[in-house]
Amino acid sequence: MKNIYSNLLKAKAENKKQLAILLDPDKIDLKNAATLADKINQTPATHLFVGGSIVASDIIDELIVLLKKKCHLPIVLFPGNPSQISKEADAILFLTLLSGRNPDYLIEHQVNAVPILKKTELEIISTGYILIESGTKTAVERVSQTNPLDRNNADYVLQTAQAGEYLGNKLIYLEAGSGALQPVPLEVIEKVSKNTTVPIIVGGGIRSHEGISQAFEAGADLVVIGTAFENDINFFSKL
Ligand code: 1GP
Repeated sequence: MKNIYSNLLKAKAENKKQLAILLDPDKIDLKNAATLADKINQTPATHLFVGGSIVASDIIDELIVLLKKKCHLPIVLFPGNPSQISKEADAILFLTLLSGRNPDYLIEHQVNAVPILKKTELEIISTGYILIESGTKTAVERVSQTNPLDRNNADYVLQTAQAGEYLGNKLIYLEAGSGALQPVPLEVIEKVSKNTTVPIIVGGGIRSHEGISQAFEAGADLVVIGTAFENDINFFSKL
């Protein structure tokens, strides 16, 4: 399966909104993977993202294999570092932390990832990752040791996103950070989506149906839900 990006482009062109569930392998017991896959099949999710800022456990391969037995959604790695690469997934968001100025997250991890990626068939999707202030210090901020962008300065977020697009990023990911107190402001989503051409992913701190719809209406092409589903496996059925 190497059509994940082209399908995202197609969905954007047809204004079909996409929804990803983010699974943090550290928070999953492999014994429950089959039940989890069944639950995921009952949600409106179109993609599964797997990863996190830090993942201590080494169950990623096994988890993906188990999920794939029951769930046929595309599995996309969302890695905090190269140790989270799994050949069992379908694609990887090859992230550059455009909001930060830490060379490790701008190029070092990416260079180190190459020999690992060469041994896989993963579809590699270059993604400009932009962390935006969210009312709390999130794991991305702590782990990357970078500052998020000012949530009230939509112009600068846009400038950053446009730089990412000029650099060839195929996706822009507007991130408030997992467990964010405030999601990415709607004005920011709107400004970026109106003034860029690539699909826009939005995640962090979205915990309600309304929050999902608002992000879509503002221009998000794909919304990511992590904590809300992690805390309540029936989150989507209650929508
Ligand atoms: C993905 O980090 C987000 O971008 C997920 O955030 O855990 O707050 O949903 P939540």
